[in-house]
Amino acid sequence: MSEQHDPQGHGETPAGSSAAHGLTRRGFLGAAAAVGAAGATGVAGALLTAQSRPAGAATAAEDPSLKAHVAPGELDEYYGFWSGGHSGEVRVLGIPSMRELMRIPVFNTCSATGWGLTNESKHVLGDGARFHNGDAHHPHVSMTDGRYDGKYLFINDKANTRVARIRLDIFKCDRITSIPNVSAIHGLRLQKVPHTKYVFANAEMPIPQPNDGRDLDNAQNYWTMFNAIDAESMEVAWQVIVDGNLDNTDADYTGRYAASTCYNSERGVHLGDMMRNERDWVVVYNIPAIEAAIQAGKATTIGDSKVPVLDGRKAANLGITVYIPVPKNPHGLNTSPDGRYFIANGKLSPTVSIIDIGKLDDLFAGKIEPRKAIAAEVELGLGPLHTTFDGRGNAYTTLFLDSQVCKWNIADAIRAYNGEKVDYIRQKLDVSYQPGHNHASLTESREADGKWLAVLCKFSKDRFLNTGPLKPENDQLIDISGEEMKLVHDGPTFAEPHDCIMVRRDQLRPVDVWKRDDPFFAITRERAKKDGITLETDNKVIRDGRQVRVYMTSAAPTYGIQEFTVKQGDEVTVTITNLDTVSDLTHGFCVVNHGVSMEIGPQQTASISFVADKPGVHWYYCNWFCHAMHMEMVGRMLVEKA
Ligand code: CUK
Ligand code: CUA
Ligand code: CA
Repeated sequence: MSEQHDPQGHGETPAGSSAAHGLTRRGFLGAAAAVGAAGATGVAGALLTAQSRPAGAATAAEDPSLKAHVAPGELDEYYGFWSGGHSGEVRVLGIPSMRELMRIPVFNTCSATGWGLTNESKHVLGDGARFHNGDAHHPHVSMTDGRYDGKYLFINDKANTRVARIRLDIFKCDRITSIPNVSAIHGLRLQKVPHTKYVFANAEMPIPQPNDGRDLDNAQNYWTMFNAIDAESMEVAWQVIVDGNLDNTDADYTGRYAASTCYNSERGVHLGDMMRNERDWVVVYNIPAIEAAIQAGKATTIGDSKVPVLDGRKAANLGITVYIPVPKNPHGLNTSPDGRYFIANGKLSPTVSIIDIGKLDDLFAGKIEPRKAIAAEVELGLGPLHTTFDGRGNAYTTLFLDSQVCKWNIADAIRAYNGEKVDYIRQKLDVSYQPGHNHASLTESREADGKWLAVLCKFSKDRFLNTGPLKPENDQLIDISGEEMKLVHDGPTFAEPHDCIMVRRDQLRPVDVWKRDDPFFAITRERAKKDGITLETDNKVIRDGRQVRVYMTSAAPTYGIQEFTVKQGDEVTVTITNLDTVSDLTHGFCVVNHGVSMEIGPQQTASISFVADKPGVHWYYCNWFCHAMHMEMVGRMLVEKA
């Protein structure tokens, strides 16, 4: 019944250009099965899987969802990092259980951990601390030689044009960089080889440069840029101005190329303008050529920014970019784990374009025309958005409009494109509903292992209990270890994981307890040093004019200071060092009626500043359950009338 109400493309499809126009999802499925394009057996099997559950006891063969069962006390095989979309955070899931293990606040404010409230997190947020929102799309784990090295996770903020880094030893965001000269960082991927030196980030929205009030309504003077951020220093290393706009991106396995999709080659400002061209393009960047051009002094700077900017527009002819025409408003861009292909997903075209990375040298040398780098361009279904891989030569592409995942074979697709009579489509599986990203285990690395596929569906509609007008999204887990894709789990999620990444649990080495010299609270250690404080032992109140700095320890179930007195209007900074060394023994600090809350993990130092603007007695308490006497872990701030 809900299919009748399926929006036809949610504003992404030009009226009348889609073959599915006016067809319901099931109507299209029927048509596809009739012409044999989808492999009728696969579709029928998929429908059965999705619609019927054997009653009573079942074996894994009968009920594939049992394969995803992780018994109480057992550990998952993979960490999954889910972007949190416009909630601004990152979520950590166990795979295959899909149990949510943790949330990592990044661009948002967190009431529990104090992210956005504590001095340490405000230091990380920097200029961006004035924003209380973010739009996190693309989480990616750093790599060495094309394998996840477990050091960092990077994520973009489309809303406020930032790139953040999360340290995977402590699962905390430790750096956020605002990207100058551009608007709305969207696509983000990492250099894979020889290691993640650069974080590549697409800026999506073209703007005047500098964006200082000039050319407000002259869209032909709007431009955007491809950005490289140094993964260690988190400084912007360089920017490349491009034609059109930029959507998604990925890098190759030689370390020499990265590529981005562009859906707005028209540089239109309205929907209709952006769909005028039958083909937009994939921009390919030659990283060594970019570095050489900067060395050769060909870069400029814009406005106050010191970042070297190169002109990668076609007309500039610097030899640092090439533009490969592909149909039409392409979206996802994915590198196959064998390193051979960039795959651009057609979105408004039912095709994917397979770009032969082996031809890029010739392309940059001017020996071949751009379209000659296309190894194949094959039809999969309606609204292809993102592709992922199993490491066995198969690709899995989400079909947004068809609400399906299409499994297809890359080698067979190329043979079919070259005229052989082969069916490259292996299976189409119904998903519920309208999938955006999908992501197979280890797929962005050389070690793609073809076990699990997460499909991030934008709509759940009737799959869960009704939660009113705002429904959860639906992240579906699919077993891809066999010939046939099998749906094993439906996972409701809150707004809006765009993308996820799965890494083997042995690829991460998180610590259990903070190290006392952790750089995460270095600024606080520095301040304590200036105040002559030894954080691990001292419980002292330092007065410095209107500033009062309270240093205390915590050990379950007491604070080192159980009362302190300040004057109304004092700026108070409370710094707490948690002396507990036991794993999982986190304390909190919350001052009632002051908007003050933070986490202090075992062996962590955390601090928070606020104005004591109300005379009277104000209790503070521990808000992370730590001990049988947790309720009694309290103290008083006595505020004298000014
Ligand atoms: S984008 Cu959201 S479905 Cu931001 Cu990766 Cu394609
Ligand atoms: Cu300390 Cu609860
Ligand atoms: Ca377009």
